[in-house]
Amino acid sequence: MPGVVRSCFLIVIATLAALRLAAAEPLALHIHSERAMFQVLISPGTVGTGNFVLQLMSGEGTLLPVKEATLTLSLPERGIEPLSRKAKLGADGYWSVPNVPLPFAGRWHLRIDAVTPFQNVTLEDDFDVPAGH
Ligand SMILES: [Cu+2]
Repeated sequence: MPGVVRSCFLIVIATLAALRLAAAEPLALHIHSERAMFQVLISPGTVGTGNFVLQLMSGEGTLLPVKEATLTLSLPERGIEPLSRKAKLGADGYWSVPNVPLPFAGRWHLRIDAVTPFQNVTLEDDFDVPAGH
């Protein structure tokens, strides 16, 4: 659908502009399925601890009415088993999980489970935590 593509594009542009203003370099993930679109920001996105912000949107780019959101991380190459944390809803409508341990560089696997009044949405992706900075 052209409308979907356009709204997604605008959100990415807005996010990039916001990042530039903040002069920070968080990791940004964009996970888009048929029914949902999740934008994930991880700052600082290096080895240590990271603050996760989850923007949970419908496929059309509007905020989902999420009742509960869970972030699950694992690092298979290091044998780190999936560990889940509940996200907290902020006044801006985004969900956050502060101070998440990212003890090793490598390819982490991320899963987000969102519970809405109508459905449960799960999206997954991988992201790289770079070695050294
Ligand atoms: Cu999208």
